[in-house]
Amino acid sequence: MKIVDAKVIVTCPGRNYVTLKITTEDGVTGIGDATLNGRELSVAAYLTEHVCPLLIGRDAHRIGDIWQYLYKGAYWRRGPVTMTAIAAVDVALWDIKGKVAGLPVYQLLGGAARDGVLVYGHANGQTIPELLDDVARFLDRGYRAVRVQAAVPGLEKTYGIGGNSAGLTYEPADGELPSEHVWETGAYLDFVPEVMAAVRERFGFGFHLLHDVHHRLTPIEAGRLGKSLEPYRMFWIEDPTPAEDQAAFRTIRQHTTTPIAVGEIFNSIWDCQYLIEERLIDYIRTSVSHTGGITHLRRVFDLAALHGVRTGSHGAGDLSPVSFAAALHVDLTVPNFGIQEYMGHLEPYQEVFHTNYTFTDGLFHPGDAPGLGVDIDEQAAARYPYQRAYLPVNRLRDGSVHDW
Ligand code: GCO
Ligand code: MG
Repeated sequence: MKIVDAKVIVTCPGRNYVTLKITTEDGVTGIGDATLNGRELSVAAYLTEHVCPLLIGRDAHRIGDIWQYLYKGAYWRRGPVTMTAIAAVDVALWDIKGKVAGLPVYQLLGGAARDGVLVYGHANGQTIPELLDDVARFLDRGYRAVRVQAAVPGLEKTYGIGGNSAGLTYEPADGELPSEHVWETGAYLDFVPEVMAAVRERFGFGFHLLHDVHHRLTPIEAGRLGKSLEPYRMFWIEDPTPAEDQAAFRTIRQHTTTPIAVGEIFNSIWDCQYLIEERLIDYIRTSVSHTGGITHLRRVFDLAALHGVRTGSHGAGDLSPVSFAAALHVDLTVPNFGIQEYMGHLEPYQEVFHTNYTFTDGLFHPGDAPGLGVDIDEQAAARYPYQRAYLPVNRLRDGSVHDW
């Protein structure tokens, strides 16, 4: 089944998304998410200039072979741009295979291993009372797991805080040039236990509580944070330190039983190997769209399963609905599934992406449409042209650039 067309669609319905669309000689189409937040056009160009010409004439059924051809054939391996581009091809080919077979992708991956996919939502607030109201909204909507972030007093801007009461519209990317935030570790470390105490005091322990540190602490500070949060029985703290320094996670482990989740900026199994094999983390958070697609993500998850590490895939709003659907198909099937992030997407995304996934009682299901169950409306996409946007930059009070 020959590939006759491969094209890149860049659109901004609420935020920027890059989508690869592959068409076969029989007219079957498949789509994959190629969005890399703040660096979108690099992946778009990688695909258009270097990958799409290689796809024409290839057999769309040979997913593994095409993966290896793109990975090994480029000579320059790994990296977010390359692995996001390969992921888009891979996911689009799984979509095609599902459509040809008349089966949802999760059936091709072995079928459902659970009834639905546990997700966590994003509650946030400028103040603790505002955060508590947002947590209440998530629990009312049936969420069984909630990530909480509150603005640190004294800091003008804190990661993870949106301007919207629904909690779904937190969007970090800024137009034209990046905004700059100021960060103070001391204020943060003193404040977070107070936040978790307030949440548990008001809502009890009957749901999972998560928090994203977003790479800002040193190992010993992360150990202190984890220890101070132990009474609140966190599901996890995420990205406590910048994960390039992987041996640092040993220090965190020595000081706390709070579970650790890492991986949203990883893009290959090689990035995950040490943390998983040394059992330094509890959840691996790589995403389908930044880690080489369904084919490669399953290898990461199998490696994790061997070492008692569960999955917790990244699912921020800058991963498109195509990516979210692909993640749900994988999540439904893997033995070591842990949880899936669900941040939601900004309107008018539904004009552009038509989805089939459903949410019931805290669990998502990818639906039973053949393939991924997501489609892109190209005419609608064309109404929302790309707008350059950047993630913020963080500085300490003395002006030093810090991890954002
Ligand atoms: C998360 C992430 C995001 C990232 C974003 C960057 O846990 O969802 O940390 O909020 O900041 O995906 O593009
Ligand atoms: Mg995160």
